Amino acid sequence: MSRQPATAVAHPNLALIKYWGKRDEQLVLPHTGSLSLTLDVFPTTTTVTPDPELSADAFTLNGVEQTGTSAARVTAFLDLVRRLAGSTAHARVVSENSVPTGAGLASSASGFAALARAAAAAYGLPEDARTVSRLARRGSGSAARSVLGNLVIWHDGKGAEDPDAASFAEQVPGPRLGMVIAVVSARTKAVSSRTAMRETVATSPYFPGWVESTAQDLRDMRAALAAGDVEAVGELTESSALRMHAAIMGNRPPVRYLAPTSVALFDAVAALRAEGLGAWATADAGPNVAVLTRAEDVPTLRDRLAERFPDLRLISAQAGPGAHLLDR
Ligand code: 2P0
Repeated sequence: MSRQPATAVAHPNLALIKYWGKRDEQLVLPHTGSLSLTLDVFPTTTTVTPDPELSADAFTLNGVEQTGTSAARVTAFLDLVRRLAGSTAHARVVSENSVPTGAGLASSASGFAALARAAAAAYGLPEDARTVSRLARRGSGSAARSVLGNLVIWHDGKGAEDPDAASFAEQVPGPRLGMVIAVVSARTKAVSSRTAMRETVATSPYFPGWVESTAQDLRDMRAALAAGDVEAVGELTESSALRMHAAIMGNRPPVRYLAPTSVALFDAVAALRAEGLGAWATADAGPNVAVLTRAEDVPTLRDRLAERFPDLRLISAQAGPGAHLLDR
C-alpha cells in the first residue's frame, strides 16, 4: 500500500569509536559496535513520494537526476522498503544534501538516515527509532547512527538470537561535546569506504586486532561518557581513529586516507592539548580532520586552529538532532 509523500531531515555523524568492517554484507552487520556524535551541520533533506504510475524509481540529488551506482543503491534500498511494506509502488526521491559528497564527511549517513525516515512514513512502515535505525543500516552502516541525535551507540548484535533485530542504534548519555571540522579536501576520495572496508576485512593482518581492541574501547568509551570524563572520551576517540587508519594502511593493496595536512592537524591538536585546551583529533575515510572538544570550547578551538591553519575551511559543529519528519 502506498501512502502520502513524506519529507525527512537528517544530519551526519562522526564516530568517536569507529565502525570498520562488516561481518554480513547483505544485512550490513558490523564486526564491532561503534559510537558517534550526531552533528548540527550539513543536513540532508529528502522527500519520498510513492507513485504506482512510475515504472522505476527516480532519484534526484541536489537537482540532478541520478543514474549509476548512487541510483542503484537507492533502488536497492527501496526494494527492501517495498518488501517490508508489501508494496509494488516505485517512488520519486528528491534529496538536497549540503555535505560535500564523498569527502569523508559521512554524506551516506545523513543520506540514508533521511531516506529511511521518509520512506518508513511514506510506505507505512513502523516509525519507531529502533526500526528506522535498523532500516537505515541496510542503506549504509553509519546511517543507523544518524537516526538518533547527540551521542549514539550502534550495537553489533553479536550473540543475539536474531542479530538483524539486535543491531540498531540508540542514544547514550554523556557530556556536552562539539567539534571543529578542518576541511583538508572536499574532493571525492579515490577508494570508497565500502570498498576499503571490505579489503581491510579480507587482507589486513591487523583486522583481528582492530576487532578485539574496538570491543574493549567501546566498553571503556561508554564508561567514560557515563562518568562525564571528557579527557578519557577524547583519548579513546583519537586512539580509535588512529587504530582504524593503521588497520586500513595494512590493506593489500594499501590505502592511506590521511594527507600530510591531516597528520599536521593531529600534531597541532596534540600541541593545543599541551597548552591546556581539551581537544582530540579524529578522521574518517578521507583526509579531513574533526577535532572533538567540550561544547563550550568550540569557538576557542576554532580560533586556535585558524591561527595555525589560516588556509583551511573550519566548520564549527555542536551536537545535532536525530532524523525527523518535516511537515510539508
Ligand atoms: C564510521 N566510517 O564509523 C566509519 C569511520 C568511515 C570511517 O562508517 O558500507 O558509509 O555504507 O556501511 O557507513 C563509512 O562507511 O559504510 C563509515 P557502508 P559507511 O563512521
